[in-house]
Amino acid sequence: MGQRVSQLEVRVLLLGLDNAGKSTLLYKLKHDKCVATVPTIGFNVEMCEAKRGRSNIALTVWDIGGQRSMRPHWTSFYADTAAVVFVLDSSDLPRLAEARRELECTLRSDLLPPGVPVVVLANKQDAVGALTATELTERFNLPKMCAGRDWFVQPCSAATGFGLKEGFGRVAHLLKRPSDPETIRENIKDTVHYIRAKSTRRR
Ligand code: G3D
Repeated sequence: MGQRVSQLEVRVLLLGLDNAGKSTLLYKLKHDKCVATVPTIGFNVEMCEAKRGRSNIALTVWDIGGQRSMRPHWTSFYADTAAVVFVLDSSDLPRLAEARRELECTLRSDLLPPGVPVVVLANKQDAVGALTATELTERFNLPKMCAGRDWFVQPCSAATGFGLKEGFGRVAHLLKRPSDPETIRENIKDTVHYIRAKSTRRR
């Protein structure tokens, strides 16, 4: 049996409008299969592993339903969230403004821990007329909307699996460093080293 090096567990929220492809991508990522989905009533939770450096990070991904009736409940899941993954149907141009409003509303919420990183998954890149990650970044004015936090836009297709691992790899990469046990251990080592060096100099 393989030995675990270090394991950090964090909660990731998977948000987006209904029909963006959240359930499909979660299932594809986890089981590498496409399944017929039904609208998410309540939420789906899946555990995925991602690597950051030598650490394994266990991402508990909460897929909260995106229907209008479910959106007021998103806030109940904000506390203790380490990252937000916001899924867009890049080919659904008529609903982009609605998606933008919802993302903005989430990022402005006082209930979301400050500085939480965001990965926008520009899903359905295989669909005709899908906007590119660059076009979506401009339309959403993401540099302004995400000011004060780390963010990234990952093109992907839940239908083919393209870009999904990269998207969640990016989530692991953007997680705030101090909560990583390996980083904490390194920081402690540095501090001990610094204190020792100082006390030797004083003698
Ligand atoms: P949701 O969980 O965000 O509400 P779903 O969305 O995962 O239920 O997906 C909604 C529809 O979009 C599904 O089609 C699904 O197959 C499709 N879909 C999801 N991801 C992609 C993708 O990357 N490309 C394409 N072309 N379609 C995708 P149906 O027809 O079952 O409603």
